[in-house]
Amino acid sequence: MKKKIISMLLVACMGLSLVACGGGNNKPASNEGSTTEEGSEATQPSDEGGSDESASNEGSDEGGSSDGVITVGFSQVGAESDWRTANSESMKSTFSEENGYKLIFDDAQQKQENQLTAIRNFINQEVDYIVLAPTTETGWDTVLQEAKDAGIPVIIVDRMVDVSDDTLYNCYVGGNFKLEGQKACEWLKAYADAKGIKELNIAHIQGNIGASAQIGRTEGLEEAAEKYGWNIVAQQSGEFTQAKGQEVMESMLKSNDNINVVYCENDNEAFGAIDAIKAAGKTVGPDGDILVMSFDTVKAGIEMTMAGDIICNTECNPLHGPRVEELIKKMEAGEEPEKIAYVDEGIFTYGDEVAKVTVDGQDYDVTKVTQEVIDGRMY
Ligand code: GYE
Repeated sequence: MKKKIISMLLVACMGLSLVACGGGNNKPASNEGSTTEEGSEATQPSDEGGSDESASNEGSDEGGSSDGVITVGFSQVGAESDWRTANSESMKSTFSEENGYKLIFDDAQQKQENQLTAIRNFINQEVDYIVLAPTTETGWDTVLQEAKDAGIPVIIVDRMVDVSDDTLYNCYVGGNFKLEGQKACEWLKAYADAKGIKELNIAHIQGNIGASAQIGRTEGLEEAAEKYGWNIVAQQSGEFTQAKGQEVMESMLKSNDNINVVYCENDNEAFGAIDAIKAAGKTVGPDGDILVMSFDTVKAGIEMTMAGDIICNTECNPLHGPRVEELIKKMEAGEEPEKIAYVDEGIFTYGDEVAKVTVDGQDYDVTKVTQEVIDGRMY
């Protein structure tokens, strides 16, 4: 609420060239450290909600930020994977009433149109910040322009948006998906060389088409396949879910009998693919018929990596709540956060044949999964 007024004032000031008005859309620093203040009623986060859910969550937001409570509207992709569950949990526990926030959580059930409705609801509710984890990269220009016109800062989290004007969002924090794909493929190249595997026939189970996590991981594989002469024998979306991963793997196995690698774009797809491989009477693992690769390293995923069912698992860290909070705190203090911040992520493997990989001249350590690694995993 306050932000809107301030940014409207700012626009007016800029128009009149009033020098005295410099300083950006600062809010009073007194909002900082408001974590113990009592806020307006916390919204009960709801997982069921379509976009209408957030409308019914509309609070009075009495006094806006002056009561120390920061209202955050978070448009979440859905609940398709373990990664997503951990991500939602991180956001909810960070933007809690005790921490001085009112969170309006909207689960878009994997539909961009639900996200567009949610964002418009957030604008109507005059939230202090809009946080968006976008289903797909494109299609955001209009709604983000509406948010900008309303003077509400927008933080993009997890996946990226592809917009014509990058002032339509304030900042982004999330994974570098192309780099994840490149790291995974450099590992595969080194592992295949170390093991003397001459021919790679890869089944490629993609994420939701058009999501940054799919685009980057797919680019990483396609470029490596081209460079190293690998065969991608089948390619289809598993929609980041276990059920679809299983279904897609089943059909890929029926039409290809030479698959020796499966490149799954997340852990849940890998869980489904492994079930399908075993049901087809084939084996996974270092000495099996098929090597399963994955991304995310959620707890169950990393456990399967220690067992060798997943041979290489490239990390994608979902604990974005505190990262988004840091960005909000910066903006609250009148600072401009870094436009794009990528999270550092590791590579976790069954064995220790490959100690490090190099991408664009940069070395990345590879970690062999041990019980200690599993015990330290927070998601
Ligand atoms: O890898 C997958 C989830 O966008 C990074 O989305 C995220 C991806 C993650 O469904 O498990």
